[in-house]
Amino acid sequence: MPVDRRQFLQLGGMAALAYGAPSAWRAALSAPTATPGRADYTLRIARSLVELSPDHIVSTVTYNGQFPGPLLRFKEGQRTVVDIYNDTDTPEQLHWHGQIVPVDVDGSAEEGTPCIPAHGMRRITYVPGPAGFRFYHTHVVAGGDLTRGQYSAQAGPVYIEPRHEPGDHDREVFLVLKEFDPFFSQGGDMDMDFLAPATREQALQQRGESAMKASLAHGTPHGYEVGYQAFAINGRMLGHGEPIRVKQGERVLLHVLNASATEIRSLALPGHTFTVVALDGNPVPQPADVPVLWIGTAERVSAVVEMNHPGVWVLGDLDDDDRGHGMGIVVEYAGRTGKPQWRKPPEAKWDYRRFARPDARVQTPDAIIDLTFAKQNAAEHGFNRWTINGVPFDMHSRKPMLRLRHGARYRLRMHNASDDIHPIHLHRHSFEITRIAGQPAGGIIKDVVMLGGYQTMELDFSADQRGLSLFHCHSQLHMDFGFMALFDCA
Ligand SMILES: [Cu+2]
Repeated sequence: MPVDRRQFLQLGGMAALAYGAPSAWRAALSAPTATPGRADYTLRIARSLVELSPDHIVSTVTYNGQFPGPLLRFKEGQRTVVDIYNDTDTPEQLHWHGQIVPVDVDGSAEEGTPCIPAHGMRRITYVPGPAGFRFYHTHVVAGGDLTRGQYSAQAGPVYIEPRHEPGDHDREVFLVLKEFDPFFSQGGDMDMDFLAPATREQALQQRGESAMKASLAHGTPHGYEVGYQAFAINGRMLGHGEPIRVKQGERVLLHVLNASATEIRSLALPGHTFTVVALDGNPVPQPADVPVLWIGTAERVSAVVEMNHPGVWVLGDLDDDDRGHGMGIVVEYAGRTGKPQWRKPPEAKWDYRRFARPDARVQTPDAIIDLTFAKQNAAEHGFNRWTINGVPFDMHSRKPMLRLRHGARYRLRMHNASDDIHPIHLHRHSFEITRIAGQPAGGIIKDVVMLGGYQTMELDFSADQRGLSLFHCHSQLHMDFGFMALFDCA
């Protein structure tokens, strides 16, 4: 009789022993996971095939055999039960990115969330929030293994419905951007200069450049970077998925998630502009029109596009090579046919301040904490090692870098002594951007933000969550090699 894994688990420990289950299975079976009642959602982590195009099929680890993982729609404040099964041979973590949840739910081993055992399961019961566009993804260390962590296809969108939906659009479309088939390269990363303000700090630049010069003078090559062979939106390479079908005059709300392990993405739609209404799922104080979206690793942008330029278009990445290898999706107006058209958009910088409160007034924090990020070129078996205030994260000691006072408001003054742009993320909190490269800002609430090369940025947040919270660069390649710290709030 064929028995599926779930039924098999329900047979209980004795039956499993009789079948000669491996020890990992026995551990899972004896764990107290069999809570009665149905889950609202079931997620299953397993290796499966993803068809990016008919002649490009990849084998990777997914949620429920698909990429992206299913869109989970939660209701703000409504208790939710999620069962997570792990059908792989290694323990997993599922992180509820952008939600404010307790440590045992959050999905970070560094904070102390229990893992989802190999061939086992965990039931999570919690109250989702805050409302808005969030996502879920794996949170394990990949190190040099490009099949693990966010190099796999473990990511899916979450939409937490607010009690009152602000609805100035006709419909919404979720887009998940992701690369596949990763490989290592050693050429040094490409310089990206799309951020405004562009001012670099001399002291940071001197420090970063002299460290790199000294390393290269010793004959050390550049540390490893990661490149990709295939690019996709919603798991399909450009031209291979269903187009976004629109009607003239329609207002389409795009919820765009960059689920990349390491990359910053851009998006443009020829002849159209994006009205950015929310960043990381939080409404911005000042919606503004832009011709191009720039989205750091793990960032989300919600933008309304008024469909007023009939045709068949490519909504795609500005990089010709990445778009040519799949990073795009076709937008097709009703009644229009033909080859999808791409046109380079007008030159535009990405400036978070465009969406900020005009007066840039911010609360005075109780304390200011300076954090300096630095790169040690190829210092760890050819990988760059990353430090925060001179210290790489120690997975084993899990010693908090900061002790926070509950209820106090903190300002993180982050100094980037490297030329890389870092998507900085704080778990279990939202923060407010209060200064970018010396310029004041206010009112933008986010959970990931791009910190420019050799720049300083200030983020304010309230320490209102007890326990450990992980602070890290969201690039898998950086976080795995030191770019993490724990904040403890008693
Ligand atoms: Cu980084």
